[in-house]
Amino acid sequence: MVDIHRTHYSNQLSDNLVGQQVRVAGWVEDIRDIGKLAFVVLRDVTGACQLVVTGESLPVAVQTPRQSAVVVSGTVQKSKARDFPYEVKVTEFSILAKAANQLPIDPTGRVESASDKRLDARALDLRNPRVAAIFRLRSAGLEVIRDTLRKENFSEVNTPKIIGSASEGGANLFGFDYFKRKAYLAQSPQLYKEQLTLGFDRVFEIGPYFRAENSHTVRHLTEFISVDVEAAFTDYTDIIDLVEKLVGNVIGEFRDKRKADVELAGLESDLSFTKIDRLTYEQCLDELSKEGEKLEFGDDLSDAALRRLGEIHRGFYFIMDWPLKLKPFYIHEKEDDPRLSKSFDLQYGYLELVSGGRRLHDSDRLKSRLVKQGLNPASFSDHLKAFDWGMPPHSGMGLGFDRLMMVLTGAQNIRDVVLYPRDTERLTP
Ligand code: AMO
Repeated sequence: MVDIHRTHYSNQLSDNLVGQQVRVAGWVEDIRDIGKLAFVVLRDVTGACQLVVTGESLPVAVQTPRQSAVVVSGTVQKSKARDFPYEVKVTEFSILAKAANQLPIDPTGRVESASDKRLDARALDLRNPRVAAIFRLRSAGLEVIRDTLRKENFSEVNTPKIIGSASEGGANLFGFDYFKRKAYLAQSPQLYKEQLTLGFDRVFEIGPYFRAENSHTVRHLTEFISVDVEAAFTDYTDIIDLVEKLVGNVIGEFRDKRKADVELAGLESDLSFTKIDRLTYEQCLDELSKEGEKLEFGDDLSDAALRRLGEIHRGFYFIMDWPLKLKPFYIHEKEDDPRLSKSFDLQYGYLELVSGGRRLHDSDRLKSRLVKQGLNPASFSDHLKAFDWGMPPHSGMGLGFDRLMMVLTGAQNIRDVVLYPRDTERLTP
């Protein structure tokens, strides 16, 4: 029986191992058959190494379809090859799983494949080192966010994704039959995370949310990952500080500790980080007006307006103090100017990455806002009752993690940083 365990990954071959037996495992990327011997490039998750195959193993090795899974024993020696400092002189070559001769894409990336074809074969696409680097960065980004929030005394929670009524209001809910009733997929954990500040003070959730948006853009998916945060006894500026810290820490990690993956990803990402500008909505109107883009107080900032602002403010910037009427029912007004709200968005150029704010914590005011926004307080009764249990003043935010990854890897399309994207057309794989 073949031993399927490796002793070393390809990036662990070193001077110390020269002359020693090792077992390496991975996928055959390339075979160069030069008669009495063959050079095989074996790729594993850490990189690639060269195998030198002669003798009994030679006929098996040269017949192996590329991308087959193999495990190989042999002796480590120094290599004269340009790309490999060491190689393994093979004594035993075992094919564990043969790949098909015709693969849907070339995972080495030498032959470019169309984006749709790559998404159709995503698991195979991940053998492309450039693609793997993007998803390793994604995993590292999540780790940094979790670490940062834990250090700030946030507890990670999980709230339901199957819900009985809309959490945010609005029409972009996916509904489905649920044992003779109607249920919906959660658009956001908004109401749950607010309620949880009652007992847990500071909570965060990283999870998938669903929006039935018929958008065909490079920044919208129907299922996306959000980092949601909610904290008792905080105001919205505390959350703005927290967002700045989260983004700064992820950038710091990428720049200082993940350089190899950033370079491998080969994308033009912006990892320069300074303090993030904090503009108000009204300042934005002034700036836009100087650029000839006339907007009235209360107008939403259109895509075109945001693109214009993005040209003035390259990189990250906050837009604070939006008109109250543009924000959801749970957002608190500014005490000194009730036309305005204690709200903010984090932008990167035209792209909105985060929105958040201070919430109403008084049940009567919340009910009257629901009515003002055309929503029925009775459909929020389960939520509203928690406001009679000593609801603390609280603030929070939702960060579109896929969009943050787009910015930090320099990807032009959200689908490049999501393993199995879901949009209006794509439901598989
Ligand atoms: P909002 O609806 O602005 O706020 O969503 C928060 C962030 O989630 C990201 N996002 C999306 N990403 C990809 N595809 C989509 N279709 C999509 N929709 C949203 C964006 C956005 O900034 N409850 C509030 C947050 C809060 O106040 O705590 C909310 O859901 O980056």
